[in-house]
Amino acid sequence: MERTLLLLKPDAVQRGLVGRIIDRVEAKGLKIVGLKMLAIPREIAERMYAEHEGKDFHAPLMEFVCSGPAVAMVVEGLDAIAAVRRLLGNTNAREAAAGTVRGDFAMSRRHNLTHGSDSPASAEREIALFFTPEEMLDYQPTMDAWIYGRLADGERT
Ligand code: IDP
Ligand code: MG
Repeated sequence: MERTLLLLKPDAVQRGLVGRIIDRVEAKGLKIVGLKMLAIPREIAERMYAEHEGKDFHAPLMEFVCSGPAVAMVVEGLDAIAAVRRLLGNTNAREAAAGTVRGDFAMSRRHNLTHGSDSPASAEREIALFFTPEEMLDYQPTMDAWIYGRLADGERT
């Protein structure tokens, strides 16, 4: 199982889309193991987007993600990092496929509602910026066997 950070940016909160986005995560069969609402501190935003420092969109991006309440989640599942990124869609929401969160609900390259970790290393680093180990819960959804199937040897696929 993999864990990934999923962030609902301030535009998702302001536009009242938090529930609809979380609904897609749950309906997909992904498991939410951590969830909180917060105003992202500038320092956390800078560390989260360190890879984009120096780019022309960095300063407005910082201002945007720190502009109001956001929702941070840790989402768990098989190949959860890639699965969440596919649910979110292309960075430029205008080009994102219909059926994705950005494709269905957004029209901007910056105001694209969400952030999802892009690799196991980013996921580990980003989760630690927002959650302590105690804030993430271990539990076994009873429907997991129906989401993944379960063979006699316990393999999931
Ligand atoms: P991602 O969120 O799909 O991983 P990144 O390239 O990592 O996309 O960019 C981080 C965030 O910076 C994007 O989600 C978006 O909010 C913003 N961003 C990326 N590229 C641009 C751009 O060209 N113009 C304005 N904002 C951008
Ligand atoms: Mg990124």
